[in-house]
Amino acid sequence: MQEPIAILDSGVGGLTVVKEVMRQLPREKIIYFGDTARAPYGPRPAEEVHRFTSEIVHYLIQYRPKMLVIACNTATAVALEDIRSCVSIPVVGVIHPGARAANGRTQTGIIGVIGTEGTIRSGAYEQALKQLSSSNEVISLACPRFVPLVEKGNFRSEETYETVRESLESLKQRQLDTLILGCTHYPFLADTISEVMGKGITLISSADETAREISTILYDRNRMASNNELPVHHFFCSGEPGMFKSIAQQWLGEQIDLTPVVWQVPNIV
Ligand code: I24
Ligand code: DGL
Repeated sequence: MQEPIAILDSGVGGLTVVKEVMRQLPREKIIYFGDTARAPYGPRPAEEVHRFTSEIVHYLIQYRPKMLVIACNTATAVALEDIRSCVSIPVVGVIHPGARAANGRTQTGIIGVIGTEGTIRSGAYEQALKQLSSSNEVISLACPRFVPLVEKGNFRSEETYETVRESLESLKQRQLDTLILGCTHYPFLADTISEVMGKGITLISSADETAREISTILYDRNRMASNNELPVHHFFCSGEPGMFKSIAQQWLGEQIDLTPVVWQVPNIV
């Protein structure tokens, strides 16, 4: 049996990483956990996001993955280091790959980061970017109205444009040349964000960069899948399975094998 790559997220957002891994590494078997019952993580306290992430890691570890990918920016921001110290396989988050790409692209060293409240409050992007180059200037901004917009499927309406324009107003005054989309959902607003910020601003999306990082680690450790048949992926979600399945199948363009997970058995009176 092939050892899978385990990928987790608060909900469906991490499917952006799944799609990119499927494209770049079609032989790799993926197991994915979306914590849809408790999404969104963005507005939650760090302690709670940390606890939820640990629970999911413990769940996925029983499938003996060769690597763990925290495909949620908010979870990466608060739990990556701790999870790394708890497991013996490589753990990849979505923050460092995005930060590295931004650091490589910026000319001025002034980098903007937008994300959920939890991600921005943690300062994780700022820390990663300063570590890569101490002269980087980082301008961070939480955009709590973006995830609800995307979850409504509202990618390109007038309301979306107005919300993006209002939210990014303070960033527009600054001299940044690179903007990190530090949330799984924001790439869906990339056209609008680009229009509001101006065409000269380079947008960095973490999902693609993370998939490249996964490839590099597997290659360096000589752990790439070598089987000839295509793998069968496995999906788990904690919430109502119908909606998850329909979004995942639409997004990935194939049928998925989905197991609903019940965290706690509710009290039945
Ligand atoms: N897209 C849709 N519906 C959503 C969404 C999305 N959330 C993120 N993205 N949510 O429709 C509906 C409610 N959620 C609540 C939490 O549990 C799951 C259901 C558009 C689907 C088009 C395929 C954007 C999105 C996406 C695909 C992959 C990842 C992702 F469209 F974040
Ligand atoms: N997946 C989350 C992130 O990348 C966004 C959705 C949420 O708030 O749970 O930060």
